[in-house]
Amino acid sequence: MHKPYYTQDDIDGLAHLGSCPGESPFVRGPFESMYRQKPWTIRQYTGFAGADASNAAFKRTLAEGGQGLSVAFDLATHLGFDSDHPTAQADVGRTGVAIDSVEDMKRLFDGIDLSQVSVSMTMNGAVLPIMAAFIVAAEERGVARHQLRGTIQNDILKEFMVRNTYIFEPEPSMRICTDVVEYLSHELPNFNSMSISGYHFQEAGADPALELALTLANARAYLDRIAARGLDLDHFCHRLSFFFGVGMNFFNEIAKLRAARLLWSEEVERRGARSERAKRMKMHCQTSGWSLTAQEPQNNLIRTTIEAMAGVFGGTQSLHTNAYDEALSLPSEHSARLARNTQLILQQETGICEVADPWGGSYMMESMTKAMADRVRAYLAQIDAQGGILQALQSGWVSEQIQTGSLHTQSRIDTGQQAIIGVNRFVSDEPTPSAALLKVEGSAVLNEQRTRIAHLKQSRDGAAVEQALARLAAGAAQPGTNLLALTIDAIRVRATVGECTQALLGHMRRYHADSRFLRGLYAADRRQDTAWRRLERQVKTFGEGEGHAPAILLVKLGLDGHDRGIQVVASGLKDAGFEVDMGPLFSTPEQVCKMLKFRHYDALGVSILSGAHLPLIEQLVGALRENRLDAIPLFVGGIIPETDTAALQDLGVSLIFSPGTRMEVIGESILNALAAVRCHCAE
Ligand code: SCD
Repeated sequence: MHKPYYTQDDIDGLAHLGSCPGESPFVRGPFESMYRQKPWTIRQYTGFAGADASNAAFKRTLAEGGQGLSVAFDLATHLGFDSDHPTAQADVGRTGVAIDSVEDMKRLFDGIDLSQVSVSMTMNGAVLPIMAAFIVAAEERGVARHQLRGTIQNDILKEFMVRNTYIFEPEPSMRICTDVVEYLSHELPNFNSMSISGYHFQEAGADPALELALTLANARAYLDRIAARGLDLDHFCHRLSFFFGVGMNFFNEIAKLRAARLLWSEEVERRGARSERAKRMKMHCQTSGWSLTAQEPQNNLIRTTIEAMAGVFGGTQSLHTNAYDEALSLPSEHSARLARNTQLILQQETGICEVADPWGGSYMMESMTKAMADRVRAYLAQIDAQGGILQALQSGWVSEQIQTGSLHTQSRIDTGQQAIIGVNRFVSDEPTPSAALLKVEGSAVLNEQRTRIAHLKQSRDGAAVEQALARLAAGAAQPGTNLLALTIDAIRVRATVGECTQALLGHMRRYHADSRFLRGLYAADRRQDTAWRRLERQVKTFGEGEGHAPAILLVKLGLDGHDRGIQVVASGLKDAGFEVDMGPLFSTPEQVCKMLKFRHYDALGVSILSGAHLPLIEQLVGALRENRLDAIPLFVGGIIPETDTAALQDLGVSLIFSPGTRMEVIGESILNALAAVRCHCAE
């Protein structure tokens, strides 16, 4: 909550006041000249289908004003599966580019001078083969290692907390992260070896203070591991970069970015860093995906502009602005261009770049920066009291904090306390003009990748690959050996991403997470609400008629680990009186059938946000039919373009819920559909 206005009293005695931009503790920005010398980098997260299509999109980005590249990989690559792996096939090329080998990586950057353009790669689980493929691709193009500039995300802890593209258990995963930092700090001195991320916490439901606290807690855990290797802070710390989300909480977001630099500078100084460079936090920001609405999507352009301004006022070094149609599908060429232009307009038409930290000295902003830092310190103390972030993760504290935030926000939206224009206020009856959405032909990408993998395997030196993979597997069993060095050797002789991952899995166990959702919190927020009470009554009536509460199984199919939506729905339905079970992440159709046979369910709900809904639902329906389970009503939630609705209905899907559907609408629609099935059976 803000005060109605702020005065000198609010900033009297604040310890962080008095520094200039570019001076420790860097509250006012990492550089003295800030955007006057170099505006933030326009770095749009891009990647879909195969390497050639993504390469064309990169070139278009650079030609139209993009200033750096940021690669989005598909889910199969993230999870270390080659495209031809049976579990991966529906997801190939959908939410990012499919990369199976160094040959794909070379095509991805074909005609792009890697000595000139900085490249960010969002990769965590399969960081070893992907970083290795990038290094080898550059090497074979004649680019020296010291010329390579860019960033590898390499932030595995937040994968266990929210993003879910992990492969190995936490301990071996931490070793891999540290191996990457160590190797890059010696071999690629201009490459940022981590992008420690808060963005994904915000997307999962954390408010700005929790987002920053978890990010810094993770950063501390990494610093501990790296320090244990004997690396000098002044040697590697300036290559640890950060990544934050920027939502619609305008003033707070600016305060968060200022507080982030303050706290990081203090942390690194406390650990004994001497150089200013080591203490200076640099960051990338991305506008909020959560704030995008499927209803009246053009409104998202306005939201994104405001969020981008918060990122820039907060002093970010690099920025991604979301495209307005991303709540509907992957960005189209047109929407991607508008998103980029948003940044170009801010950089070149507004004069914003002329002054560093324009909010510096504001009574409100300085006191909010202090308040934000204090809230974050309080969270960090709570984490310390539990023994550190790994303990807080294992105990469930982290997911409880995030899910609590997510449920409160959802209830505020559903009750209209938090305004979203076009969704819960000023809803338009006009049909939304249909946007030209980008559609990935998943099966075509899959076939092409299969052919390429087969060709690679025929043409390489099989014995050399076997030896390199055996050395990698042996290295996994031997702490002290740098796994990135060994993976580079394997990738150079044309081992695939999947083969490298398999070799490591010989000694490093695959991680399986529990699915959890909170009970009681959502209903507590809506106790006074008539729409909610009506749903509770309907559920009760159903239960009285049937002799049991309506029972629903909720599952995530395929490789998509975005589980915020399904957790919110699980909590909401449970609180309304449904019996709810949630299947594990990455369920296969066969596993879903097993769960359905295990106990009675009235309905099955599937959440898919990866764009793979058509092939996955087709596979699921096939399996349900084979197991004589196809009478159970099937609901789908996720990012489903209207053009796919009819195909899903033909497959037998009863109801489709898009993101942002109110909880009572979901609950009542399910009950009505169940009642209709009962009537039909009775006739
Ligand atoms: C810049 N420089 C200056 C300066 N401005 N020097 C003096 N005065 C100034 N005013 C120097 C810098 O020190 C640096 O040199 C060089 O210029 C480049 O500037 P930079 O500030 O480092 O900018 P950039 O190269 O763009 O790097 C920005 C980050 C980097 C440091 C933040 O880590 C980055 O690009 N991160 C992007 C991460 C990303 O794209 N993530 C996408 C995540 P030196 O280097 O010599 O110091 C997407 C994602 O996860 C989506 C969601 C999902 O998939 O789940």
